[in-house]
Amino acid sequence: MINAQRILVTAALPYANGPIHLGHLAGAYLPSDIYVRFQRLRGREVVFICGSDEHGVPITLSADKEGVSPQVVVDRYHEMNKAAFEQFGMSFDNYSRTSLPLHHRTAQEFLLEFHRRGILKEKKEKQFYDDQANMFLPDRYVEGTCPVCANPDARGDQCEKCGTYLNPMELINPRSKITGRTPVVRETSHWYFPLGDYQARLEQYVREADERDGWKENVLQYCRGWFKDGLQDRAVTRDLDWGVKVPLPGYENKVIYVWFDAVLGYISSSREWSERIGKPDAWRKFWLDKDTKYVAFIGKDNVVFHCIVFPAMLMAWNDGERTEKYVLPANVPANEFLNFEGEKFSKSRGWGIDVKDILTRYPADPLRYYIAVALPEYRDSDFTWKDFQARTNNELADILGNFVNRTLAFAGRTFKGVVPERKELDRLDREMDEILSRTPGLVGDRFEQYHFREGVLEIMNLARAANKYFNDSEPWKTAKADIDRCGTTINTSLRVARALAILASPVIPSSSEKIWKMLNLPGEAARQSWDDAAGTGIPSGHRLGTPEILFTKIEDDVIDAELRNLTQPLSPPPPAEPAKQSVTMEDFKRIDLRVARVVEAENVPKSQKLLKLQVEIGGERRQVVAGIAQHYKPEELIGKSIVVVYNLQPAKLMGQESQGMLLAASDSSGKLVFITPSAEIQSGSVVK
Ligand code: B3M
Ligand code: ZN
Repeated sequence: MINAQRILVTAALPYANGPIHLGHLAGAYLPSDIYVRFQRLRGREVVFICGSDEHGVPITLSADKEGVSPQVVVDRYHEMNKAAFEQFGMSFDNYSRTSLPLHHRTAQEFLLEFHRRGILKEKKEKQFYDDQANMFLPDRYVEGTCPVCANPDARGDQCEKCGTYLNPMELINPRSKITGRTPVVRETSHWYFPLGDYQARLEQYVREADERDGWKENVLQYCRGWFKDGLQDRAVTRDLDWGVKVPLPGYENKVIYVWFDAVLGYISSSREWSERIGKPDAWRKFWLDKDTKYVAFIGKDNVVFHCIVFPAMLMAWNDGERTEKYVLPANVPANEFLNFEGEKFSKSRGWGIDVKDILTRYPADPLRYYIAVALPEYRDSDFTWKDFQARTNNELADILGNFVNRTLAFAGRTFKGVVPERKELDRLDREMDEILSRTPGLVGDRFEQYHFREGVLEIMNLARAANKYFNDSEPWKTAKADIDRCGTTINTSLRVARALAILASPVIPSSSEKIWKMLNLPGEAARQSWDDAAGTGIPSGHRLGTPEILFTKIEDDVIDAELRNLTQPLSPPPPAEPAKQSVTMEDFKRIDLRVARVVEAENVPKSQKLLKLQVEIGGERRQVVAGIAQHYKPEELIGKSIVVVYNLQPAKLMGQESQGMLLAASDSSGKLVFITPSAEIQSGSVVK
C-alpha cells in the first residue's frame, strides 16, 4: 500500500449522452468520493477530478436519433449530470467538459508531440461506408452479429453480450446504424498508435504497480487477457466531424478518436481547476511530481483504456525530451456492474433509475449508504427497492440514528444538555473504548485498500456496538442509583457519537454534519482528523445542541409504489424512432411475410433473451429463434398465430438455427408485443 501525502484522484468521465443512473454511481463515483473524503480526513493533499466526455460516436448517435446537433445533446446532459452529481454529494474539485478549447488544445498537443517524434504510423485501411448517408461508419455506427457469441446486436466497437472488443469489419451481417443498409467497403487513412511497442513496459508497469498498491484481481485479469492476446496498433483518428480536430494535413475532415482525447480530459480538467482557483501551476505538482499517488476510479468496461492505453500514452510522452513527466496511475480500482432488480441497467428498455430522479424522492445519504454496502467490488451486485428500504430502516434509522438520538435525548433530559464527566470506568466502558479505538484503523485499512463495502460495514458495527453498550449500561437505572456511573455512560456514548460523525462522513456526509451540529461542536465533521476520531472526546461541561431525526424510515407502501412503477421509462422519455429511408413497393415486395402457428416453445439454454419456437407455416415446420424471452413465457406462445419473415436467410443465434424472424412491436418503455392476425386465418397465409 502506498502511503502518499499527495493524491490525485480521477473518476471516469461519463458520456454526456444521457442521464447518469445508479449503476454509474456504484461503478466509479461513490467509491471515488468515499476515498477522497476519507483521504482529506487523513490530512492528505487531494485533488478530485472529473467531467463530461462529450465526443465520440455515443454522442453523435444520440444526436442523430433525436435529430439535433451533438452540441445540443452534450449541453443538456453535461448540465444535468453535473447537477445530479452535486445533489448526490460528489465532492469533485473540478467537473469539466471535453468540448472546452483548453481540452482540445491539450489533446492536440499530445497528438502532435507523438506525430513529431515519429511515434504514430499512418495506415490505409478498409472501412465500412454508408453510401446513402455519405459517411464512413466508425465504431458504433455499425451493428451486426458478433463473431464470437453470435449476439445479433453487437456494436462495431464491442459486443456488450460477451464483452469482446471488435473492429466493425469483424461483424457478421453488418448494417449501418443510420440507414439500416448493408455498408460498402471503402479505403481511408488513419494514424495509429503502436500499442504493441509498449507491451513489455506495460506488463512491467502493471506488475510493479500491483506489487506496490495491491490491484484488484478483476482488473489484473482483464490486463492479463489483453497481454496474452498481444497488443495491437490502435487507430487514434476517426472519419467523423464531431470531436477534436486532427491538426495534420489531409486530416481536415477527421477527428481524434474519442478515447485518445477522453483520458487526456483528466489532465485538461486539472488544468482548468488550476486556472479557476487562480493557481495556474497547481495541476503540475499533482501530475508531474513522482511523489503523487494517482488513483483512477472506473467501471470494469473501461479497464483497457486506463490500464493499458492511457499509461502507454503517458510513457510515450515521458520518453520525449520535454521536462514534464507525467505520473502513471498507481492503482485503477474498477468495480463490476450493479444490476437493478436482477437485471442489467438498460437505457433503451427503460430499466433502471436515474440519479436525479431518485433524488427527488429520497435524500442522498440513505442512497449512498445502501450503494456503499452493495458495491459490486468483486462481482456484479444488485440494487433492489426492498434492500434499500431494509438498509435504511434497520441500519441507518434503527442503529445509527437511534443511537445518536437516544444519547442526545438522554443527555438533554438527565444532564440538561451538558456533557457529564467521565469518572471511574467499568468493564462495559472499557470494552466500548476498546472497540472505538480500533475502528478508525480498521476502517481506514479497508478504505486504503479500496474495500469500501467492508469499511462501511465496520462503521455500522461501531454504531451497533454502541447501541448495545447503551442498553447493557442501563443509564435510565443508574440515573437514579449512581449518577456518576450514568454520567460516565453518557460521556462515553457522546464520544462514540462524535467519532461516528467523523468516520461516517465519507459515506453519509450530510448526516454526519447533522450529528456534528447536534453535538454543537465547532467546525465541520468533514474537517476533523480521521486518526484522532476516537481519541478526542467532548469536554465535560460542553453544551450540546438539540437532537433531531437523522433518518426517516421508508414505509412499505412507498416501496410498493416503486415496485409498481418498475416498468415506467427512465426520464426523459427517449424520443420517437425517426422514420427510416423510404422504400419502393418493389423493395417491400421482396420481403415474404407469412402467418405461422406456434406449436412448441422453449427457452434457449443460457440465454435470457431468446426463445426457440417450432412453428407451422402451411404444412411446413420451421424453427424460429426470437428475442422475446424477457416478455413472454414459452407457454404463453403455444397455439398463437404470429407473423414471420419467411424468406430471411437462416442464421444461428446462440448455436440455434433460426429459419425466419418473428415480427413484434416495441415502444420506448421497452414493452414488446408480437404481431398477430386480428382473426383466425390459415397458417401460411401471405401478409401484404
Ligand atoms: N466516457 C465511457 C463511459 O462513460 C467513457 C469513459 C471515459 S473515461 C476517460 O463509460
Ligand atoms: Zn459477443
